[in-house]
Amino acid sequence: MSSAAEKSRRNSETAAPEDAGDVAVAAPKPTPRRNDSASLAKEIAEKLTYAIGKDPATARRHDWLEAVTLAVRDRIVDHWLASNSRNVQSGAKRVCYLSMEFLIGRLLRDAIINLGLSEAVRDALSAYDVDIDLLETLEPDAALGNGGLGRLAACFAESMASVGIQGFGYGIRYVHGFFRQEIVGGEQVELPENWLAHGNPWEFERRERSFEIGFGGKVTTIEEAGKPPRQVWRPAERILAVAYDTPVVGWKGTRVNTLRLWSAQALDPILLDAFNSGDHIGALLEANRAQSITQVLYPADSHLAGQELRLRQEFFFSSASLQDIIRHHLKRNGGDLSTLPDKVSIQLNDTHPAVSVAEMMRLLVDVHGLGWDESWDITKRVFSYTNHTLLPEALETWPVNLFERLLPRQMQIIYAINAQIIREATQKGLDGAKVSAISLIDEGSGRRVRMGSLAFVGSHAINGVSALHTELMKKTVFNQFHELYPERIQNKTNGVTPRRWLLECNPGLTDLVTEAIGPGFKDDITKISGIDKLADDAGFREKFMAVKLANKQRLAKTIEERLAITVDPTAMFDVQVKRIHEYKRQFLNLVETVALYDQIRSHPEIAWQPRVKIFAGKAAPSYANAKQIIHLANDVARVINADPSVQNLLKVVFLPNYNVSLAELIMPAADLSEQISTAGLEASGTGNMKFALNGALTIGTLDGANVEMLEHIGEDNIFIFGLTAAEVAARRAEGQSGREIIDASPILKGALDSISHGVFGEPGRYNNLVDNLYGNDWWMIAADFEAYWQTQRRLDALWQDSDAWGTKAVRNTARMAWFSSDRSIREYAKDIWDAPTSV
Ligand code: 26W
Repeated sequence: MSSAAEKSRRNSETAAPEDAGDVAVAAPKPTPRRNDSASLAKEIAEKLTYAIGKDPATARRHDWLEAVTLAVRDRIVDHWLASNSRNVQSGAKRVCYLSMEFLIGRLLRDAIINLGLSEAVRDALSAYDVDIDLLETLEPDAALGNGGLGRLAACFAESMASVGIQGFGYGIRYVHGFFRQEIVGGEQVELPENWLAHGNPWEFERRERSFEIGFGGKVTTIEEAGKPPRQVWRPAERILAVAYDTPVVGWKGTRVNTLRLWSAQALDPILLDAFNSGDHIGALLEANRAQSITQVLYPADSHLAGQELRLRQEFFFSSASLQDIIRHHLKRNGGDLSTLPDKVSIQLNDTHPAVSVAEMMRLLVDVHGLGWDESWDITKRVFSYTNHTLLPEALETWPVNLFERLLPRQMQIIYAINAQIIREATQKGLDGAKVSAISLIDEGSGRRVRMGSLAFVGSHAINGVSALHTELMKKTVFNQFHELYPERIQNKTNGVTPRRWLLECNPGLTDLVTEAIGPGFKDDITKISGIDKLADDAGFREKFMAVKLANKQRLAKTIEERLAITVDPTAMFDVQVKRIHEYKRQFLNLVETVALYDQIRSHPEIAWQPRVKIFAGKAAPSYANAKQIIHLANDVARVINADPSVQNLLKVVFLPNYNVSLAELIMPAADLSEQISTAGLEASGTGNMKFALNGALTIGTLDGANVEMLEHIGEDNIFIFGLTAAEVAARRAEGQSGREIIDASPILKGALDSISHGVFGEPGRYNNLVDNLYGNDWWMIAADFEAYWQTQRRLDALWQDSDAWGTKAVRNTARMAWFSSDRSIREYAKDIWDAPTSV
């Protein structure tokens, strides 16, 4: 064919093949990318040249990172498109995970490992003398979450892709994720985080996937002859939600799912009338106001601040996601919404997307014209809700008047649902006090909408995240609802993805386990139990502890570089890393540290074991006591690290800016994992699982998933202490103070005295923290101190026997497979979503 004819065919979409000339030319198709190192090397250079416009000779490290990312991304796209067309063909149920947070961290290493490209990429880059390990550390962390709940969403997204579920993550594309923490003069300083500053190669903007989101305005009733009256919401303000898609690569790339994050845009980027009449700033105001919705992540995970902007965020991403889900369903299912529950499950990650229940009803009834009863049935069958906290101050409630002003139609719907629920309850014989307990409106402290109750009544399944937490949910927050609907609450114990939290973060251990039992555990983590019998094998144990030592050396190097503190990698690394909160009791750990410091100095005859106490974590900017705890940790570290009398026995480190990447460095390097929350308050914990999987022993309370870890790991291999949840509740009810306990314990009293008398900073600086112990000891720090202290001393004794320690460490890794998020996700799929795996 002549090149002119070819050109004409390419340019003419409608031309029939015979018009193009005598030979038909098939439309060119891209060739799927190859995974050998030579192909990769060539493509990386091509990306560098043609996508980035750089010469390999002059390219900077960031350019190489981008080139590698783009080359790897091409391979992901191949799998992604294949997964998407399989989705269309199979028509299998889609699971939509609505979460205000996805704490995904870096993606390059995750993609490379899951696609099995580690060797090929390393070899490809060696041709250019570029080190992939170094490049990977240049990628910014996507910190679109606060802590446990956000990281769980990220682990679940990866597991859904790995076990073969058609999963969709829906969330918010925050321009500024979780703040960057610096420590200045021992105190936390929050700095803005700017992860998108250099662009984001992982995301694909989908301008065509955009939906209008309304706020405010009025609801009008439309009456038409012969038809029931209809409600129409006319919002005063309308903005656009634009989709940004990020591929989620499952193990071996067999399935690539989508994480769809919404960004807020103005319908009109600039008001030209205002601009032309000279109001240049006013012309942009609307755009700024719209965009502000997705500017920042709220940095609090324990107190509801209750700002209007947060409610706007919640509604914005809920409504956009539901509109997208409905659009897709109508397109693929012949316009029939009655089959929605057969084709879609929507999981609400805590109450943050709970307004979805009301918005779904609005869309079904007002927009798509379904009847109320049918809509309510569809809604309940589609939704399910996970609760992640019982802390009363963290439970979301919104003032009725704010709700009404911002979302007038949704408020009407909530009233209607409430009336229906209360009717049902009274029919079942519930009386006054019990009825007000299940009301969606809290009449107590100003009228407020209870989002947990809304999520509960709009869902067919409600789950807690550990066995203990689920039982407490039934007894406390949802007690009345549980009586009314006894089959709705179930447990789904959390898990963590073994890809990121073992294969990626701990290559040394991964290689050792592969050498010992073969690579099968990578496909099926339960096979890691194969190393259990090797716990008694001295040769294996030695190798296991050598891997641990290497990981500790790596962390020691980071500590030296970032803080100029020298730590001995052969000392016990005793680690507590997580959000800073009073209930997590970093303060208990610090009091023990100070007590230990005193005891080491006054009892040189005792065989103290060298320890490095490592802390990291962020405090909510408005949480004064949590910030005090950070200050104290840094004060204690400064004093102890400068004291020559304890140099070889005790060091204290506070690593700033804890995030997913730092966790990946810390988890494999820990000997001891601190999971010491006041019993009954930690819903599950997931850091506890990451540590144990990497061979750390746990010192912990009978709280959250620790209880189940004890069952799986065995009581000889975990160190449990302290009051139980029931004992905590009883002590709190009695209102006992800590004074008597403190007065009876010279070790505890001595430590508290040094803290309040100014050994670690100005006298009085920590009065607030210390006084609480003498008062009602709300967090049971005085009450649990003695048991904690004694358990730590048992650990000192064990540390001296390195064989015994090593045996327990191996058993921890061998017995943690059940805590894989693959197991959690399979349970959700079977018991809640009724969704097939392996599609
Ligand atoms: C309204 C402010 C706010 C924001 C976030 C309140 C509460 C939250 C989250 C529910 C807090 C959170 O991350 N909870 C943690 O969830 C993890 C995953 O289930 C659990 O492992 C942790 O125990 C729980 O604290």
